[in-house]
Amino acid sequence: MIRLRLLVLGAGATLALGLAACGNGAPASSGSGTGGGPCPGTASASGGGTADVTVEATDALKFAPDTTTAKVGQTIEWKNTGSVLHNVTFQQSCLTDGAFQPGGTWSIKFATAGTYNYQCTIHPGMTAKLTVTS
Ligand SMILES: [Cu+2]
Repeated sequence: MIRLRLLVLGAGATLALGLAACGNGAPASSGSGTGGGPCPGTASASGGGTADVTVEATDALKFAPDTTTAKVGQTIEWKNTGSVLHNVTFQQSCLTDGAFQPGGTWSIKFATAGTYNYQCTIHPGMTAKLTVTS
């Protein structure tokens, strides 16, 4: 419960940051395509490797934490720890997991540094930010 309260506080701060960061643009990569990848600047990380960074999607309809930092090449894993369906949809690219069930996970690696805002399109206001550094 203490953790929940902290998350709510964090959400306010992230909202302000998110607005300020809006318009920073999409990943600048183009042409380095590995062909068949889901999006420029990203690579899927299937195969059950160890996650370097984990973000939970919860029944509070929040991503926890809602601000995450990872390095290029690290595996970021989203885990649905609640009992309802969520998805992870990035606003600045074509990247989305579609939907993941309670108990499900979805992982991705980023090849390009940047700030990536994302949301769960099922739950308005369920937004978060991922910062990838080189
Ligand atoms: Cu959701």
